[in-house]
Amino acid sequence: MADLKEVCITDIEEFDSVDVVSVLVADGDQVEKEQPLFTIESEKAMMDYPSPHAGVINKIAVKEGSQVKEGDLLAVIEVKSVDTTTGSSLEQEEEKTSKIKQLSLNKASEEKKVEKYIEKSLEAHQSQSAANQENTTGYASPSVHEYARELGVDLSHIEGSGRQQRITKEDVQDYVRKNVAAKSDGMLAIPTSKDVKPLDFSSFGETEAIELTKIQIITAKNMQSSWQNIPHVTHFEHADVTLLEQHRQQLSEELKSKEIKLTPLAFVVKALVSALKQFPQFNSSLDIAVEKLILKKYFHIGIAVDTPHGLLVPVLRDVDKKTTTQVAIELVEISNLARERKISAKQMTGGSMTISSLGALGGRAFTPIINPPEVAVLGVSKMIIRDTITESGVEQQKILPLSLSYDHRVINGADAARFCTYLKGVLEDIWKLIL
Ligand code: CAO
Repeated sequence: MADLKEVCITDIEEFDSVDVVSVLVADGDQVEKEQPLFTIESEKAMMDYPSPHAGVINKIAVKEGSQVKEGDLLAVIEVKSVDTTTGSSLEQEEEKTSKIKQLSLNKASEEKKVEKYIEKSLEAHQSQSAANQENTTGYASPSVHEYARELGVDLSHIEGSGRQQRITKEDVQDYVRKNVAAKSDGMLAIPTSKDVKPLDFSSFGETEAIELTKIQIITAKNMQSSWQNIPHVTHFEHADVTLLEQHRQQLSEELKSKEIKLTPLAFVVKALVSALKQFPQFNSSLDIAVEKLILKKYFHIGIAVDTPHGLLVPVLRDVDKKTTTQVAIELVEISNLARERKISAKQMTGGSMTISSLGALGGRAFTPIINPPEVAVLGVSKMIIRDTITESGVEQQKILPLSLSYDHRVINGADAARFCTYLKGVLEDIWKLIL
C-alpha cells in the first residue's frame, strides 16, 4: 500500500517568505528520509530542505526561483506504508519519531538556538573566508559543500553559474571534468630542478656550467610537456623531387637578380597547405575539456628556426593566399627576425601546423615533436641522391625524406599514410604545386 504525503515548508523563523533556489529532485525520484529535496534561501542563509519521508516523489509543487511562505506545499511523496512484521504503518512510526524529535527539539530550543546560531555564523564565516581567499563571489548550499568535500574539491576555485553566482552541483562536476581533462591533456607535472638531484660531474673530471637562455628553458619545458602528454607516432615518407628541383633551379636563376633565395622549403610549405586543405583534421586542435576537435579554416604554417639563443617557431600567415616566391621571401624575413630576436610572441602563435627542416644540415630522418596545440608536425631531412635503373639507363633521382609526427588521439595511422601519400604526390607533380 502507498500513501501520499504532503511536504510543506515549516520553521522559516522570522521571515515572511524564503526562496527556493534549487530543486534537487524530480518527479519519480526515489528519495531517502533526510535527503535534501530543495535548497532554500532566506535573507540570512542558504540551507537544504530535507525530506521528512522515504518514498517516491509524486509531485514537485515549486520551481527554482519560487517564493514560499510558512506552510506552503513543496512536494508530494508517495510513501510505502505497511510493515508486515508488526502490522503497524511505517509512516506512523516515522511520524511518531518525528513528533518525539520535535518535542525534544522544543524542550531544548534555547540550547539549539544557540547551537544553530554558532553553526550558521561558522558557515557564514567559512564561505566568507573562502570567498576572500580566492576572490570568488560564488557560494553554495550545504549539499553542494558536501558533494565537493566527497570529491575533494575546493569550492573557492569554482565560479558559480547559479542565481547570484551560486555554485551548483553541475559547476562542481564541470570543474572536476575540466581538471581531469587538463591533467590528462597537457598539465602533467613536469619535474623541476627541485625534483632532480644534481650530479656532481666534477668528480669525474673538469666541467663548466653554462646558463640556459630563457628561450632554451621555455623550449625544454614545452618539449617535455608535448612529449609526455601527446601520444606521438611518426610516419616516414620519401618524395621524388627530381622534377621539382629542376623547376626550382630554373626559378632560382630568374630570382637571383631580385636577390630572392628560393629553397626547397618554400615548395614544401605550399605542398603542406595543399595537403591540409585535403585533410582538415591535420589543421586542428584538440579541446579535450569540451570534448571537441577545433578545425581551423586558416592556413598558417609555423617554421622551426635554429637561432643562437635557441629554437623559435615564427608563423607564416595565410600561406594559401601567397605564391611560392612570396613564401620564399617571407621565410627569409621571419627567420632573420627570429635570429635577431626581433620576433614578437604574437608572430609565433596561431599555427595550423609546423615544419622543422634539417634539410640544409643532414640526417636521413628524425622524429619531430609536435608544437601544441597543433596536432602534427612535418620534419624535412636532407635530399638523397638515388641511382635508379630505367629503360634509358641509370638515372639520378632526388629524394626528399619526410617525417610526419602526429597526435594519435586525433589522427590514426591510416589518416597519416593518406596524408603523406597525398603530400608526396603534390611534391612529385609540380603542376599540382603550381596550380
Ligand atoms: N635538402 C638539401 N638541401 C636543402 C634542403 C634539403 N631538404 N633544404 C634546404 N637545403 C639547402 C638550401 O637549398 C640552401 O642551399 P644553398 O645554400 O645552396 O642555397 C641551404 O640548404 C641552406 O638553406 P637554409 O637553411 O638557409 O634555408 P631553408 O629555407 O632550407 O631553411 C630555416 C630555413 C629557417 C628552416 C633553417 O635555416 C633552419 O633554421 N633550420 C633548422 C630548423 C631546426 O632547428 N629544426 C629542428 C627543430 S627541433 O630541434
